[in-house]
Amino acid sequence: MNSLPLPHNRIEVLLRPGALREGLIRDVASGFGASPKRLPPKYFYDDRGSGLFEDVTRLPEYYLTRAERALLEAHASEIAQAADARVLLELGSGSSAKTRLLLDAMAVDGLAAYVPVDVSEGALQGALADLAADYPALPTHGVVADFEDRLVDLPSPGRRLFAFLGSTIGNFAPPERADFLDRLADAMAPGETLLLGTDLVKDPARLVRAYDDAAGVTAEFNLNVIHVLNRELDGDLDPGDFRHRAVWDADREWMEMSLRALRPVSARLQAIGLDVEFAEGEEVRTEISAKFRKDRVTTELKEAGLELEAWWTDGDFALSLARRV
Ligand code: AVJ
Repeated sequence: MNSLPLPHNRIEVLLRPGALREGLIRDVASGFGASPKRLPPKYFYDDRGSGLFEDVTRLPEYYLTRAERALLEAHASEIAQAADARVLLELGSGSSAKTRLLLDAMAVDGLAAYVPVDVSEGALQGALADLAADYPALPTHGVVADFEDRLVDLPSPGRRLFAFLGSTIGNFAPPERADFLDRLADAMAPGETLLLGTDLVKDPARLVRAYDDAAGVTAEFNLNVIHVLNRELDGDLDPGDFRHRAVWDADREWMEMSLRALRPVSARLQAIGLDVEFAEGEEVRTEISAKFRKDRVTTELKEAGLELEAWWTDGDFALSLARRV
């Protein structure tokens, strides 16, 4: 493997200045122009939204994070052994909360680097500072990037285990998911592996509770996108005009979150000169969260050139390990 001399710890920015804002403007203009209205889920995650998501992961109804953590705890050494990698590259690393389980299991064979990739430089800095305290000898190479578009440019200081956890892949609709997996597989060298976390199809009542919790934290998280739009685009939307909705789509096997207008809404996003109108009862879809079955995961990975080698599940959530062929 061709490895460049890396400074021990660094953060590299692969994000063009202004790219995030341009993307937001494009997504808002096209999403509010569409019928039905829609917004991509990535705009939930400003500092407040990231905090609310952390709160979601601790809710009694939101089993996903605990289930994935338990699977990682139970199987980290098998994963590390099968992956046989010298680099852990984590897509959408956020707070790197589950990373230590994998690092500890991999460290036995000597790790070349931890490469977290996240769109938030603040999150990367925080996560890497925390990690440095516990793993002073571990080289880290943080990458600030939108992993939706810069996969081939990711560093490769040794054979990599790619981790894409949390069922984040569920936010893609099937065509985007296929495109993402194709580009991810293209960025991987033969023999490199992907550890993928996917939430599974289950009793719809449990799914709805997980996305519409009794304490209303998910509702706040969903409504946070209104605050983000107001701040980023100088808007005057009133979060009090909207209600959180979470619905199971049985045909497409995904949870759908939306905001429903409680009354007619007439607002303006001043920064882009966009008038936004909602009829009473009209919704904007803010997220899909696809739920999987083993067959579908196997097939979709295979279509991208990734061979499923292992599947660990508790019945609710699954981790799969697939190798680039
Ligand atoms: C972070 C995308 C995996 O879909 O379950 C949590 C986000 N949305 N509650 C998910 C989320 C509502 C979460 N992901």
